[in-house]
Amino acid sequence: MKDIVRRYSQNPILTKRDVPYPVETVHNAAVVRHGNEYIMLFRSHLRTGRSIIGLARSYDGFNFSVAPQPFLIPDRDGPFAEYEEFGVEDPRVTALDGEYLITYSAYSRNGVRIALARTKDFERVEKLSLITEADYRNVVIFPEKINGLYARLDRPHSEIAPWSIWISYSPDLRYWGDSQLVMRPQQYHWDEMKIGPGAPPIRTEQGWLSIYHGVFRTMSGSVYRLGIALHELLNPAKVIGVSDQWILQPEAPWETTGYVPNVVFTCGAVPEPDGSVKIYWGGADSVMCVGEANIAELISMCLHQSRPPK
Ligand code: BMA
Repeated sequence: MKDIVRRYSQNPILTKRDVPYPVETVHNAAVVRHGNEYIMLFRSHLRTGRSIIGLARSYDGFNFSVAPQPFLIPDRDGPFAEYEEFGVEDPRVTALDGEYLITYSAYSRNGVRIALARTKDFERVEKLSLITEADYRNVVIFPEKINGLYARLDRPHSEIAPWSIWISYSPDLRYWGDSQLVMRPQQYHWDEMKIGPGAPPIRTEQGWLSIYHGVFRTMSGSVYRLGIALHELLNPAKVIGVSDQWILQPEAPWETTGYVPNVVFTCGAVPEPDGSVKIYWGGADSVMCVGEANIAELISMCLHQSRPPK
């Protein structure tokens, strides 16, 4: 069968050997267009096991060079310090109203929360607010306000229900509410254990295209794959269709083997004017990879090969 996501022939595109400061991994990166560049914000483990976020730049979306210093590290004092003590992870970036909104996981002895930062130029970055309590991960902000409100997909943890994708809205990016569950894992399916938002949603004429991750538990650990869903433009709480099939699973050696084996995990995708989309993913929590897909084909999978979202 033909691949839905065509892997770049020179994957992995970024590894720890490309980073000029000491790190053990390069993975789970956000990527966004900024002027004529692609900016990548990537997560790296330090030897402590805690993570920081670095920055890399590219003119073609494939060849990246890493900035000499990390971009975002845990604060040592101020309101964020108490919640970032164990590291900052898995950034997502959304361009909105002339600035870039960055969400990331803030780990501490209090659990995992999501923090929001912003930048205009990827030179200076301002941490704005912690926008969830514990325990949440995978918050992606839509690139437009919807009915006058900011909107996000997120993934709370639960001991009662399988970990699912929710939506929340905000008038000011600080206070979030009107939360609803939009999609849950499907039993005896490739994403049956848990799902979470991956890349920030992409606007298409047919709806918001969301690339998410789904996890399947096996006798030798969990397998992380990528799937797709299409949400209504004016009411993204409504899922028009979820593809019954995944679009990417761990197959390359650096996806099946590494720090955490059998993981492809996305935090960013860049739609291109020719109708393609570059999807970026961390391989085995160790390296960064990229591949290309056709947006119309992804939408068609959501519409014509769908399973119920809940
Ligand atoms: C998830 C997150 C991701 C990671 C994945 C696989 O729960 O921690 O950052 O890539 O597990 O280890």
